[in-house]
Amino acid sequence: MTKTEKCRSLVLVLGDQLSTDLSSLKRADPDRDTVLMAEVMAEATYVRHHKKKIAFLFSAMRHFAEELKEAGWTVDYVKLDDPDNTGSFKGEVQRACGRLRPEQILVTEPGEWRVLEDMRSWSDAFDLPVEILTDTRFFSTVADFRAWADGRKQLRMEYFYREMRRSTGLLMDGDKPAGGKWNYDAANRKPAKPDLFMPEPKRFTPDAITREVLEMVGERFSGHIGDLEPFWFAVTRKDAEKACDHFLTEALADFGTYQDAMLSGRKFLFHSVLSAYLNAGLLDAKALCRKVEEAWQADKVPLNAAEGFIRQIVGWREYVRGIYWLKMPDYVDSNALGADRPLPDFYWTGKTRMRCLAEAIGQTLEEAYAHHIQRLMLTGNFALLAGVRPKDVHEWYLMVYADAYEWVEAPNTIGMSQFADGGLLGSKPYVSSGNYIDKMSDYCGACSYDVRQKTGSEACPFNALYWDFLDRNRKVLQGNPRLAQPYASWDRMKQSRQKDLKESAADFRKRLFDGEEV
Ligand code: FAD
Ligand code: DLZ
Ligand code: SF4
Repeated sequence: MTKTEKCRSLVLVLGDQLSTDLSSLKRADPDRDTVLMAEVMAEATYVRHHKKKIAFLFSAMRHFAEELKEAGWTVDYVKLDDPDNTGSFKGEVQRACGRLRPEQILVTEPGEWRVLEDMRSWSDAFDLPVEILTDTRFFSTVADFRAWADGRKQLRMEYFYREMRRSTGLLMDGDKPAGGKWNYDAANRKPAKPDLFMPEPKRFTPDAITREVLEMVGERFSGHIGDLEPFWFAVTRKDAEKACDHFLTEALADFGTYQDAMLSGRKFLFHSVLSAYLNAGLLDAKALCRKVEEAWQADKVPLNAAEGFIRQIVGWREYVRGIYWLKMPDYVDSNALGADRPLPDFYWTGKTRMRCLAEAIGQTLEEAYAHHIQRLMLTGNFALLAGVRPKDVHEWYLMVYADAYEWVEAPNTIGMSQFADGGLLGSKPYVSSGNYIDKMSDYCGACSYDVRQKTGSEACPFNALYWDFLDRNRKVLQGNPRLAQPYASWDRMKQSRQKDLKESAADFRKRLFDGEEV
């Protein structure tokens, strides 16, 4: 059969499936099958993604299509501005079926529930077999996780992680963890010093393909959040691998030690800034973990760094994906604490007197990136303390980060950050007063609020909000053994002190939700 005849399989490759060893591509035959890739408005707007995220993905998709063509594939690529573009996956698959008359459709399972639901309707709609293949780029499958979760009272990440270490053999010494401990987090909580030499992620100059995409995104998505330029992300596998090697040599050694640190003007610290590449498929998580293990074996990085990093990938990343598929579709509507306030306006502008939030949101708007502790202990912590609707928070995170897809974002936001799943994912809410932020960062020194003051209009808002949150949610949270100490402290406080804290929090929340600049 020649390439000009009717194709046998139509292989749909999605924007976050840019991997040459994708299961659907492995199943297909470049001599007989056609790959379909489509830039569609529905995916760019189901939440109004950050401009930089859209540009990253479209450019990476276009480069991947070129890579496939060079490898001998026939690729049918639909650009966003193609006048016949229907704007949805289903519409584009239907059009491609009309053009190519395939005998079947092949696709690797998508990362979002709503897309899977849609795909399940395609076989009837197009009167063709649709084969949805397992995504083998992960260490574990959705079915593996379900089997692990089955019958367990608690689904704690730490235990899943140990199983994953055993099954992958990563950092194992026979059946024991390397170095004798599963987890070296105790060594990983150091604040960073402002004068410390800090590596920066590797930056890439946009080529002609990226420049064309940037122009189109600038025109078509001008109303979306975020800065389009400067644009320096890698958009090819080759460049993503360069970014990865740069991280391994420049930053990994200190990754663990300063994992929880935050510093003004230092957007990346010792973080890898590889999540967007991993999640889009430009980098392979399995190969990355092996490289990290090899760096430790070669004595280039300490064990706390290698273990800390590998835990994020084979532990957290795999675990949240398992939770997502176990609990969807209801998971994103979880609201265990009944939080009902809207997302404050400054999440869209970064304009707030709170220095820590201004920094985290400011860099999010600029880079479509914030590191984990900023997401968890700044923007997440504040939304939880203030009582914002978890679904609003979820949609914001899904929109603003270049690495955000629902399978990874929703459990992190709904579960880890907002405690909206009632403790399925985390054993306690990640909340803190200003004290923690002051300890782990240098933000407070330059803030117009005073972190040492607990009440009043000049006090750090996190302080009163923290106690008010505990008191407001007492019914749901007081039985939590990990909160016994803070509740005991609250109960020991004089009533007048409690009253001051509650009034301070109420006043702040009123001004916040009345739209005043806080
Ligand atoms: P590093 O700090 O260098 O970590 C290395 C890698 O580990 C990351 O690239 C990532 O692949 C993985 N990783 C680390 N922590 C997690 C985690 N909790 N869950 C899953 N993978 C993890 N991560 C996303 O990839 N997409 C998201 O949409 C996303 N949304 C988040 C929302 C909230 C509220 C929170 C608290 C966390 C979220 N995370 C998300 C997890 C984490 O913050 C990011 O993976 C990390 O900040 C990405 O930056 P990095 O590549 O520099 O990570
Ligand atoms: C995020 C995204 C965007 C903005 N645009 C596209 C697109 O035009 N075409 C495409 O194939 N994928 C896109 N994506 C990624 C998809 O939203 C993602 O594949 C699904 O959400 C499943 O994870
Ligand atoms: Fe943030 Fe409070 Fe510190 Fe200001 S004082 S930076 S609001 S923690």
